[in-house]
Amino acid sequence: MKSLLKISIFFSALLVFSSMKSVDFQDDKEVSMTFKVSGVCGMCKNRIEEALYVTGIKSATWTIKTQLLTVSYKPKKMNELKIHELVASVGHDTEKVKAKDEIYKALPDCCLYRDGVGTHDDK
Ligand SMILES: [Cu+2]
Repeated sequence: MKSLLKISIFFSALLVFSSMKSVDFQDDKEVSMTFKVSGVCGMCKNRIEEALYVTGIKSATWTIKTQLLTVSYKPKKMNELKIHELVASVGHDTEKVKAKDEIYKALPDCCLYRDGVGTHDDK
């Protein structure tokens, strides 16, 4: 019985140690995620990507056709909700955070995605 206890303590210690190690590892690692962001044109693309030019974000690419934004970031310095908030703060709705009306209304006419202008590539 005693040896069984010793073995189980050994294994639980091992488990704790290995999970701690993997958390450290994940913290340093960059993660990537993709989510939908509303927008219309190349100006929107620049606006969205520039909003994410901050510490903790390695890269951000938004595609007009798919409306998808792919972001690589360091979880130690950045988190998912913050990224959604940054995008919304320049006037673009995301899956999780809606842009404030006054910010949306200040966008150039060609970028007013809520009014059914549809997407267009202005290149
Ligand atoms: Cu636009």
